[in-house]
Amino acid sequence: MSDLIKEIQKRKTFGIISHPDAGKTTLTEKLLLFGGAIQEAGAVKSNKIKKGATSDFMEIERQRGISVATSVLAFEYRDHKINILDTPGHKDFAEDTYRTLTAVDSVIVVIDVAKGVEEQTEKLVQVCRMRNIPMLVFINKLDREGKDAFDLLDEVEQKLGLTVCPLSLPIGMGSDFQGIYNIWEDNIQLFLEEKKQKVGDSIKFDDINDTSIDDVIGEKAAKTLREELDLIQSVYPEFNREDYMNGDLQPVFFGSALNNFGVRELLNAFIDIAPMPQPKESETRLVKPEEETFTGFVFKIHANMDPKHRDRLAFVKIVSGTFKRNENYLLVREGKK
Ligand SMILES: Nc1nc2c(ncn2[C@@H]2O[C@H](COP(=O)(O)OP(=O)(O)OP(=O)(O)O)[C@@H](O)[C@H]2O)c(=O)[nH]1
Ligand SMILES: [Mg+2]
Repeated sequence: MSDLIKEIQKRKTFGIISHPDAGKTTLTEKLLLFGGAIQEAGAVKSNKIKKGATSDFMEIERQRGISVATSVLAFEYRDHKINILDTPGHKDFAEDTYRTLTAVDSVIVVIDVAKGVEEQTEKLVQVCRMRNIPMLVFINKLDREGKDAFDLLDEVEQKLGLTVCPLSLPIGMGSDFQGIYNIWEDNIQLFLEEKKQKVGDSIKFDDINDTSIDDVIGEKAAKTLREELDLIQSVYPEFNREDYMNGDLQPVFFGSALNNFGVRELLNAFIDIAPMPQPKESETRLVKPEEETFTGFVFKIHANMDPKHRDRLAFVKIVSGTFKRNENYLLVREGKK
């Protein structure tokens, strides 16, 4: 295998989309924690780390607590190079988000467990569906009281037009929230509230009828869990990678980004299934990532980050070949290097 193909296979570029406030930036931060890209959760708010290292780095974003522009963040995890594009949810900045969606190979859709499917999420998912972008769904804020998990799965199917396939299941919710049953890896991760920022160990069970589950989460919760897993098996399709890749099936995860709960499960499944860079249609032909010649397109320009300089930063999605620093490349639109 050529080095280029090896490098391509290591890369996964995805966008996080949703209605404002569902928790995209929070989730982005927690994902970066796993890659060791930042040391501390919530570092954005406490301002303890260098500007530019985390997602909401514009002054206005800090002040308003919302994301205004897409941030691109990179980290390494399990020998993969992952690029996250954290998009703004607010409709005033939707243009930015739509352009960002041209640069990603898959997306994670975040849904607030209490609010359910909201307007901007519907619009963004519609765009992803039209383009057959593979999607994972993360239902967030399980530490709060919210809608019933199965009602939410229905809502996601009906309002977003998705075919869901739950790969995790919450055990309780809000004040009764005990943890997550991880269907993808067949284990239970318990929620340790006092250790909010710490990722606890998961407990592995080979058999869902194992009575030690009753000891851990209580008899009643264990009974409910078994019934719900049964229901999932009989009602929802089994996970199938090809359907996911074609945009015909959307795995669903539950968790709490703020508490870094269920995030590792999401990330592990993401690494297992999410697509590497895909061929891209240009105006004239389909361009394959493994082609030797470097090609790419600018999907975003960030200007005036520092008012004292007339700085501009162009974000390029690499479509094929290898990008080399300090080389001249042809800007096709202007015919200039
Ligand atoms: N209780 C709870 N709150 C959360 C959770 N995740 C995020 N939040 C809070 O929800 C609010 C919005 O989070 P953000 O991550 O900024 O949301 P966003 O989706 O990036 O919002 P925009 O960028 O403006 O679209 C913040 O106050 C977070 O602390 C969670 O799991 N539980
Ligand atoms: Mg944000």
